[in-house]
Amino acid sequence: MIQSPPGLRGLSIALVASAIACAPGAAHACAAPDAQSGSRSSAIFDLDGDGDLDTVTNDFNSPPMVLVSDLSQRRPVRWIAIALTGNTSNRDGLGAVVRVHAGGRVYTKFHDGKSGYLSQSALPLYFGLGDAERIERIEVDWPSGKKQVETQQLDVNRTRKIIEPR
Ligand SMILES: [Ca+2]
Repeated sequence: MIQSPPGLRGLSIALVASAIACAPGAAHACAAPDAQSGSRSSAIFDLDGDGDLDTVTNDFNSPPMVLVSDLSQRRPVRWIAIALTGNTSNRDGLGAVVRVHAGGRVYTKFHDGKSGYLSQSALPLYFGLGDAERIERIEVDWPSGKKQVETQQLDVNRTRKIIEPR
C-alpha cells in the first residue's frame, strides 16, 4: 500500500495512490527507471500548496511519479499566481501577456495554455519572485487589445484573480 507523503494529504486519492513520491525523506524510494519505462508527459503545479512547483509525470510501463519540490523548506519562497478571467477575450484569457513588476524586475509570461506533450498544467500563471517581498504592479495585455494595470491587492504568496474589464 502506498501512503501519501506529508503535504500530499487531501489530494486526489487516485493520484496519490497510483504515484510514487520522490520527496526527500519520503517513506518510499523513487522508482528506478528501466529500459522499458520513460516519461510521456508531465504537469507542473504547486501540488502541496507550499509555494514551490512540483511535477507529476505520466510514465510508460510504470505508475505515474510525483516529484515534490522541497525548495520552500530550504529557503523562503516568494511567488504569485495570476488567474485570468476574460470577458471580451476568451474565458481563460489565453493569449494574454502578463507582466509582474517586483523587486526592480519585470517578470513576463505569455498565457498560451500549453504546458507540454500530452499534459496540461494548472492554468494560473505562476511567477517566482526571487527575493522580492512586494509587487509594485501587474500589467495584463488582453487578447482583445485592452490594457489593464493592477496596483492594489498585490500581496505575494497567493493567487490573484484578475478579471478583464468590460
Ligand atoms: Ca509545492
